[in-house]
Amino acid sequence: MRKILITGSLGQIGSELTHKLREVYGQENVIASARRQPEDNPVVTEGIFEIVDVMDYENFLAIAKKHQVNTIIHLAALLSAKAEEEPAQAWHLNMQSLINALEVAKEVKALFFTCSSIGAFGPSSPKDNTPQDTIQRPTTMYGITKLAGELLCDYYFNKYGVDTRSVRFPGLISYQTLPGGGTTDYAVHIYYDAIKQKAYTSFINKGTTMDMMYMPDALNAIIQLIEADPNQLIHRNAFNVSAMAFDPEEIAVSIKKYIPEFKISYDVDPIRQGIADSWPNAMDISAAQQEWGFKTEYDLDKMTQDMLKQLSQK
Ligand code: AKB
Repeated sequence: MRKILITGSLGQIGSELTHKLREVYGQENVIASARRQPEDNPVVTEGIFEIVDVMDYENFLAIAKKHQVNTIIHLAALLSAKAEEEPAQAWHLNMQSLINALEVAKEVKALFFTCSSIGAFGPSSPKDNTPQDTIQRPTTMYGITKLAGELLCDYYFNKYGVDTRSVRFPGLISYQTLPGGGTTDYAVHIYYDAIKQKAYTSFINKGTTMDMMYMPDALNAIIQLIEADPNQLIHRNAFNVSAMAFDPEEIAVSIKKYIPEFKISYDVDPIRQGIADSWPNAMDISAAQQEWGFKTEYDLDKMTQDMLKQLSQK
């Protein structure tokens, strides 16, 4: 049976993944962790929770040993826009926490999963149908940490036999916990503003197409990959995954099907626009499909319908 330690469990992915893993593997087998312990958060109240400082290797290792974990899901990281504001801090946090997590996985012999991103590609990567294996010269600090992270995970697999696995997530859309400091965050905010004021001002310009995915599909992908037969994996760090690719106009059209008066306008943020322009339009996901059966359920309209329903209830 898996015994899973999750870092960054209060974040956008972590808060929903913790819930899902507790359902799948049982409450007693999932140890959620973060740097702080908010008393009213279901991640803390509905199962095992530990304060873990991912920058402190000894503390991290002690918690992994205490619970005898055999799987580590490392999510703690600064996202792209925030990383551009504080590049040195982003390098420090993203890389030091990752190497600590890999060292802990090596020590306790755990399977290891972490997230890479579409940000690991750069302006010289092919923009359309971006291959699994291609030029990767990211020009953002976030992308540099993600690419270095992919290489580091491969290194721990090849040198120490740590069973490292990872995906290049696109923008993730969800209604439970807001993302913070990302470039694709507009595709979450747009739904909140559609419900609240039937209008949204986008910081990403029309015509900027990026890969996206709805959170339930992202959670399933993580579980599918950690359960995949290692003998089937030709790649490991990290698989291209995506469910759809759209620009702000296309998501607005989808919202208008359910809220006809919805209006989109633009006030482009040059920093986040520059980041988005350096990323793929749409990735080739065939390696994930072939090697571990990656599949998704939500397209743009199905996601829009669910987001609007869930947010209205909220
Ligand atoms: C971001 O926008 O920084 C993230 C990502 C695509 O990795 N959502």
